[in-house]
Amino acid sequence: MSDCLFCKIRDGHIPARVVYRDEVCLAFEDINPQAPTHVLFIPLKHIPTVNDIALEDRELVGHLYTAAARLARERGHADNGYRLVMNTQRDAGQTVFHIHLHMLAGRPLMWPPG
Ligand code: DGP
Repeated sequence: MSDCLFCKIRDGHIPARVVYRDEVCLAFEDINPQAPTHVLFIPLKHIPTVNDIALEDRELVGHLYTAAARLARERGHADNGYRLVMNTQRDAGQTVFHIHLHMLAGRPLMWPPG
């Protein structure tokens, strides 16, 4: 079995509150939410970091964004706004090495982040 936490969630070996799934991506609630809405969008394909995104993955990455925008509309965040962020490597605070797009919404978000 893969050692990757998000591959285990993808495969149903670790439970998560899944909010969306299709043939390319999976979205689930973050276990430690930093905003009223904090959802993680992951590709089903295991890609460790943004550094590992290949040209052939361009559509897949765009897919994560369109899925996130749809959920933002469904949850009523489209007008007030939301943040989509993909932390990359240590200095950005990446802790799970399977790329994931954070969607944060439901409160005013500070900029720049810490
Ligand atoms: P990052 O720091 O960008 O690598 O974000 C990893 C996120 O993953 C972090 O916000 C917490 C979340 N997370 C870690 N372990 C689990 C888990 O077992 N389940 C869920 N749902 N989220 C997790």
